[in-house]
Amino acid sequence: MTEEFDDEIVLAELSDEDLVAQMHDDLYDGMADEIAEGTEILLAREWGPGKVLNEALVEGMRIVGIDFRDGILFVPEVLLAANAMKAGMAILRPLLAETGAESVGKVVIGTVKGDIHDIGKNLVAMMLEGAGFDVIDIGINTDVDEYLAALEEHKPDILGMSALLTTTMPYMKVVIDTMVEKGLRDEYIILVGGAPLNQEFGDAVGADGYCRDAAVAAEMAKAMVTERRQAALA
Ligand code: B1M
Repeated sequence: MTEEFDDEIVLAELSDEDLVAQMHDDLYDGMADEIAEGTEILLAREWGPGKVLNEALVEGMRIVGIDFRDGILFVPEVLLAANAMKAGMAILRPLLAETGAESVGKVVIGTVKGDIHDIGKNLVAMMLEGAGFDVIDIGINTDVDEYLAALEEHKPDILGMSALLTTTMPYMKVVIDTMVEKGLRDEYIILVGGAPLNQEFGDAVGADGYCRDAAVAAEMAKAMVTERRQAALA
């Protein structure tokens, strides 16, 4: 994907369309500085942070994912791409979280044991913050004891779990079953998400909701917390 004359490209001189296409290439090539610069340029051109996120960054990562799947890209390259994506996300984060609203609830979120993918989880955390939630991100490779300790410590309204591997997604059931055994299940709203999941899986593991993407996660979190609070008042 690297262009022969890459170093002659001045991002600020590109049209929106060409800049976004260039950012997809830069993400693919793991060029964090260029991704940060492109993100700033689009924001300066009055693009909303959500549009920059989806059209420039998430779409770029989707392309990386296809070539990773097809054996064209390998782990080191994908790590660089992830790093570049994070450089853009770091700029967007405060903008997406800029609501000034009172906290609508608390969420503990983590990627399950055996799984180190965190971009999607981080995005969900950003969108939840943007929707007015306090988010406690307990990171990656989270085992059941760590989830339970975080629930005990933070007493959130919602537990969010992320998994990107078909081999790690069953661990969500381990966490939920343990919560059931300990009589804790009904104290929390449990939301799950990650590329290999679907509604059927969410239902099968006993989650309250499956979230296709970060925007759905934020909407569902708000609706479920409101519903639960209204039910408690009734
Ligand atoms: Co990984 N990887 N990876 N990887 N990686 C996938 C997931 C894979 C689909 C690639 C492929 O083959 N096409 C494949 C899984 C196949 C499978 O399980 N069937 C795969 C594999 C195989 C692996 C390794 C095993 C590779 C190896 O070592 N041979 C290895 C496993 C490591 C481990 O975890 N133990 C591995 C490693 C890596 C990297 C470290 C190189 C890197 C991760 C870097 C990082 O995250 N810091 C990486 C990446 C980047 C990917 C792809 C390319 C991109 C994932 C991503 O960030 N997507 C991915 C391919 C793909 O998914 N297309 C792939 C962008 C992100 C915005 O989307 O994460 O889906 P996503 O999140 C969305 C929704 O799913 C949802 O909202 C998010 C935002 O809209 N969501 C939630 C996610 N979590 C949620 C939680 C919620 C709610 C919604 O809670 C309420």
